[in-house]
Amino acid sequence: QDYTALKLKVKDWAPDAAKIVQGKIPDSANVYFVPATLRPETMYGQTCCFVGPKIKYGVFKVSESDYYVVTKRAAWNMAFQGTFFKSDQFPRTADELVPVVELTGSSVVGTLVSAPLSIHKNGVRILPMDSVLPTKGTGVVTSVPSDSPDDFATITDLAKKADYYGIKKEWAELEIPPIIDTPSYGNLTAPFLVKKMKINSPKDAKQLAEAKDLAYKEGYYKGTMLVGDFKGQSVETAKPKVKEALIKSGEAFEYAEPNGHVVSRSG
Ligand code: ZZB
Repeated sequence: QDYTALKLKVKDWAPDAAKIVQGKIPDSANVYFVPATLRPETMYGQTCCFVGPKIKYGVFKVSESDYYVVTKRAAWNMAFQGTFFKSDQFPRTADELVPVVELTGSSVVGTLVSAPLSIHKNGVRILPMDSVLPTKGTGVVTSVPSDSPDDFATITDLAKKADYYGIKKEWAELEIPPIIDTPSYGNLTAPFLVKKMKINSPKDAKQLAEAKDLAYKEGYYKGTMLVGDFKGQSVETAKPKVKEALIKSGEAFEYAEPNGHVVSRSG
């Protein structure tokens, strides 16, 4: 799989995470959560970013000033793709790849990050999602509830049970902007499908997989951009252009998943 790895810069750590990283990362450093996405053209609609609450993440130093928060597995893959490390720091074995600090997903929930291209210019929150797979992508997933049924089902649940999840309700209730128009599902594809298919919980895995499939096909082959520099163009045309622009501006890089490690979220 050829992913776009997006750089979401930490603006304000959650209190638990702040204590853990204290003294381990210079105050002047840029720290980024790095979700892997197959839908770079949807980045305008980001409203939060998900981590698995039980997943272990590392903060990896990639240059004098920059650090990435990803799973160790992803960092090891990145080490072979030219996006990581100066040659003198190149790890020869996975054991040599040591994060400056380790963080569990639950400790970073509530962290405020800036999401490139998102309409939410003040930033979005890191929130928990139980279905994030540690074995896929970077273990960090940016959330686009307008076009991803999984994301819409999850934020709906997070807002409903904010206390249970230990989050502020408003973190899960950021405005969901229409970003892609489709002939069959309108301009909010994921909410439309989730309602139509009566999906009530992020645990309805089978139905969500079906909804994801429909959303992908309709969005990719029939979608038209409603926002951004490529407004009015088809998704098929806009996708590579948005990706290229993000890479050019230094806000993203390419990340390939080696064959054999790809685990579909739908099982
Ligand atoms: C933003 C986005 C916007 C995504 C959208 C999808 C959609 P696939 O096809 O199964 O490979 N993802 C990435 N890593 C993980 C992970 N570790 N665990 C769970 N989910 C993960 O799915 C690729 C998509 O799965 C990625 O693209 C990411 O969510 C998520 F509007 O990024 B996507 C209809 C889907 N729409």
